[in-house]
Amino acid sequence: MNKTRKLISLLPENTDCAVITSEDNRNFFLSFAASNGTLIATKKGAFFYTDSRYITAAKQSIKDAEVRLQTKSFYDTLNVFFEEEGIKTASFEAKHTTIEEYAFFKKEIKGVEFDFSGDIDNLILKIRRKKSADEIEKIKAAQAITDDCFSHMCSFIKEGMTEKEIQLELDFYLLSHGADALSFETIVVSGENSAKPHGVAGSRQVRKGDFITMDFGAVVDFYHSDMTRTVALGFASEKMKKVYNTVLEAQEAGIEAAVDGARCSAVDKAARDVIEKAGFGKYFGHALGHGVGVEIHENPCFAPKSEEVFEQGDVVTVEPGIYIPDQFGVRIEDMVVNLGDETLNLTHSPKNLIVL
Ligand SMILES: [Mn+2]
Repeated sequence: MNKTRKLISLLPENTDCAVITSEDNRNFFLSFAASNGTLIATKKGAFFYTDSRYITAAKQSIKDAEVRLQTKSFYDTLNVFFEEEGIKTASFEAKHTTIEEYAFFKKEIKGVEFDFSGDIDNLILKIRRKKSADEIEKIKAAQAITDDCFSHMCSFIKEGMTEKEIQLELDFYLLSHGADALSFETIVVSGENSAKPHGVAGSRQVRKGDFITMDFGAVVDFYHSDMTRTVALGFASEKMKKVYNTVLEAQEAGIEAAVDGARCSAVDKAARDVIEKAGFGKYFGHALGHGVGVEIHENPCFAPKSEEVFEQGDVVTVEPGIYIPDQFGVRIEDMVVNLGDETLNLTHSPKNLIVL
């Protein structure tokens, strides 16, 4: 069943349609890149309105919705549609509606009961969470570029380069080897900066005895990859080795615990316990992992307070880290997919400590 059909089949009883305007959800349902467009799913079918800038491309590529040219304002388009289709109640994406837009809806839309409960958002997140074989293939393709990029970077990085230079080469590699976009702003942090989990690449030059952490990913057909590796330049001190091997052991324990039906909090704990036992617990402040799909962060999460269960079709990262302020940090991140009978690691880059 295609994705819009699936949404229609799961539309709650108490609503006549779902109005979808967010880019992430449009990308998910239509695989169509546009800054403008409205997908409306009714019990009769799916309709996509977009303006003259996108109409030709939309008609060529969209198969799962009837494509219509939007000639009036957004609100007038909805008013006409609701009247023609006899829509009495309409559900909107609460998570993607600003208070200003909400006020406009109330003022401009006539004769329809609104649903801004967030139920539609949650339903869509649930549909998005369970990845199909086709979606997993796209994530694999994105990760393959990411893995190739890492091996390229291992031969590219030299003493004296700035974090920014390394970041630019990394981004250029991804974008010139099939990535439609970067998953997020690439993180390259070195030396004492590597103790900042989401530090920003800057003018610091890498030198011998540094850890260099790279966190990056590619987007292919709207699906993201996400990976982190920390490498050493020149040499690694005994303390650096100890921290690195603790993170690696934690990461492997997390992956081993990520079996179908496991509590997501238990997967987090399996990794966190290793770090705590080694005495570095206070240096691991974030969750173990997050879901990945058309958004870089989606459900479920491997986190201490998660109440979710790891289910078939989930694609989640496993990324423990230890960050010692003013000294250095290490993070190792892979993406795994729950296939039911097995959990497959989609990341193929080596994880042993690499000294460049
Ligand atoms: Mn991540």
